[in-house]
Amino acid sequence: MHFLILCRVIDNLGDAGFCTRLALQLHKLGHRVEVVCDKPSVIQRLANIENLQGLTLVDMGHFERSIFERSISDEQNSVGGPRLVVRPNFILEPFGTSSEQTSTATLNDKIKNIYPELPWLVIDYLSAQEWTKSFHLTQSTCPRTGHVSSYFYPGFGEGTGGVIHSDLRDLQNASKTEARSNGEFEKLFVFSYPAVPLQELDACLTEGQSLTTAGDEATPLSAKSQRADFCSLPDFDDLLQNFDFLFVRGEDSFVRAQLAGKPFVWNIYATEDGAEKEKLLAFFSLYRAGLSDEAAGALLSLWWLWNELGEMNDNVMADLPMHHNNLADAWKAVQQVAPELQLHAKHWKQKLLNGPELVGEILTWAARQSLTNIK
Ligand code: TRH
Repeated sequence: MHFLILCRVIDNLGDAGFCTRLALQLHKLGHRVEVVCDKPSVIQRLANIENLQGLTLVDMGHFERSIFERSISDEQNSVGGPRLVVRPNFILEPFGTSSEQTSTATLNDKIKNIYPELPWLVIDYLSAQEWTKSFHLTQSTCPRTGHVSSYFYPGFGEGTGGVIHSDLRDLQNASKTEARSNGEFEKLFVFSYPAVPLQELDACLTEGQSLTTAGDEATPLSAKSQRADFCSLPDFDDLLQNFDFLFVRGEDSFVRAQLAGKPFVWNIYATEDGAEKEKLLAFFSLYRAGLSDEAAGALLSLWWLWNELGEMNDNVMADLPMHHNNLADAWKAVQQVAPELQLHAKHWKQKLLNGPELVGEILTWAARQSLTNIK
């Protein structure tokens, strides 16, 4: 099959990270993939040249111009209509929306007008919110073009599009830290947004504990932390394996921390509509299943404080003891339940591996489109 991925970089690395991961895996499974990106340099940074092999990375501006130029010359020659330089079987649009407010709306509409029948999949952000299940794989007609798109909701468990996990390498030295993980968190890894209370975490470090921050300029540094080198996307899992406890962020590193099978804190991406609290709690209520109240309360307190979500009132998760209202206490409480959290992280990883796999789900969708078109 031949896919064209429309990759719009909203900010940071995650949009490009997801698109690159998806593209690499589709390519590995034998499909042809073009990635059209508005900031190709972000993808080039994430995937080194060797790993880009086989993928065609196209600058979105250039791509848009080439359609337009074609359209003019076609008019002049009055032969046929405008057409795409490449003719994929499917368009995948991660983090897209049908809104005309987005920077890619003109390009989207142009393609939809030229190819009204081209199967198009809008892939939404990852969410554990229950409502996403009722929208997964539904269709909607674009009011401007009449083109019908399908909507895909990544998520956790049945009824969702799942997460990408088929690309998880069978790490030879799986969990380098496992052998000595005697229920202690010695090596901490931080890949977070600038606002997190990193200095407070720094102050909690005891002798024998180390803190490494990710090799991304936006991740803050602290007095005691050291900086990791920026690694390519396919090596990111290996990097995570070097640590006992992971502070991750956004979407892709959040998922890879779960697939690393390690205890973690999620620094959620704050959105303008302030939906992050609800999204964080929706995920946590799934993740906590099987944890003791003590462990769940300690972990959620730490997540809450790391994200600076404000007052923890009794309504946050009414049944949990969340009495740790400063980072030092929450971190101490988390360390006290370290063995439980470590075991739980392994079980959760297995749960994800047993659940829907995003690339496979997309291929199933694509195969269904082909069948429908043949009929
Ligand atoms: O970078 P992020 O914050 O990304 C996103 C975007 O901001 C996006 O707009 C928003 O919608 C989303 O978060 C929720 O965090 P994320 O998703 O974890 O992406 C980081 C990517 O960078 C991930 O694919 C892993 C990769 N990476 C490496 O490949 N090597 C590295 O050394 C590091 C530090 C990261």
